[in-house]
Amino acid sequence: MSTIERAEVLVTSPGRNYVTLRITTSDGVTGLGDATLNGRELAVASYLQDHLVPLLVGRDPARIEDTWQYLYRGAYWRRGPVTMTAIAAVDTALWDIKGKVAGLPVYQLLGGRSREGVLVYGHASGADVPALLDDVARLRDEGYHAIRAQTAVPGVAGTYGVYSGSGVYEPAKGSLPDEQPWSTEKYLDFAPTYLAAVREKFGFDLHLLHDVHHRLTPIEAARLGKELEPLRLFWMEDPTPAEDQEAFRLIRQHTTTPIAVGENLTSIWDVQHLITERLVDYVRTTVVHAGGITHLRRIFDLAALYQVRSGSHGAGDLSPVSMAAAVHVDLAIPNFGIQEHMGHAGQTYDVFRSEVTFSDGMLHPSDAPGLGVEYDDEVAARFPYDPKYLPVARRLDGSVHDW
Ligand code: GCO
Ligand code: MG
Repeated sequence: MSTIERAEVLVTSPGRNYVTLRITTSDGVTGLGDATLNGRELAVASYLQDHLVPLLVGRDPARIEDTWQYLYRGAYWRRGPVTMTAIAAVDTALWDIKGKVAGLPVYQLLGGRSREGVLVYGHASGADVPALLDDVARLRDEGYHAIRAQTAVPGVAGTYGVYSGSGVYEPAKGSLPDEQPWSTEKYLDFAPTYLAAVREKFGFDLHLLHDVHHRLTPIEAARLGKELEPLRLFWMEDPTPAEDQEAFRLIRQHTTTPIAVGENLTSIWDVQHLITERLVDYVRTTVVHAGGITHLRRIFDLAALYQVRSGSHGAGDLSPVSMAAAVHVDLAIPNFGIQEHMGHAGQTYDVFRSEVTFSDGMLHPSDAPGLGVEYDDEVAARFPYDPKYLPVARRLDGSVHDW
């Protein structure tokens, strides 16, 4: 029987920090799993190195479900982003191995293709409305059919989601957290006007999305959702802090704007009521933070029963291993909605050679066995870990707010 011979925790920073688990079997087959948790990378690296790697060596790599149950139920201390990201890395690497052993891409192991490609949304942003409109035009010309729009709110420096300079959006900066101001009043006054400007210029033949990034109370979110109804958004993302499932009941009573949540939720228990009470339309949990392919599939299967669709997180702080895994899942599940696609800095793809391709607004996995991503140790070694924090938000009176 083939066994797990080695599990290595690899940390590299080709433009930003990534933690990766590489499992090698006694037959010499390797599998990769993303273990990146933005701003808390080394906590997951330690969880893996100190607590999971000793449990993996000698196990049968084919027993993916049993390993998942062993690491989850066997830990006693369950859930939470660090634990679930570490379990995700093991699970994803084992699916990669299973695909390579079978000679099949992972989506074939998940039941095969349900669609031709994976609809993605890109990120448009701007320091002001004209800059935003230019950016939307750029993405549309690149072939995107779905675009997320964010603009700097006048009087609120460092608004979430606004790219500074060219390249990939990167909120994690500095060796101490950047502190950014926040004004709900200014945001609520401004957001509907700039989203309306996008509709005015580009019409309705484009999916338009917007990320509120957890900033509102339920009644404020209800007001925004109501105001945005004529703009027919694809979704309003994370209107309130995601851990409060009850809050969505109030938002739901007031608006038909579709709601998406889940990028920072890590288990089926965190989305249970959101799904079974149909409080949201899209669940945005990801492979890397919600327990891997095995657990994400379980969440999406529950969601399918309630006509809730997937909309997985795909920011730059999820490595190309995560993105490839996401595309395999997205291609196979019946209730796929959309996939976020932020892209990565050029050097990231020098470390993670990914065969995922983009065409006509969709992502496509390769037909290579497994996930179709290779890790280059030599290039990775050129980019040592670089500690960075996500920002902290403060209201204009100085009190801490949700970032
Ligand atoms: C998104 C997200 C990201 C997160 C980031 C945190 O919708 O893509 O909100 O921008 O802020 O992934 O690490
Ligand atoms: Mg988001």
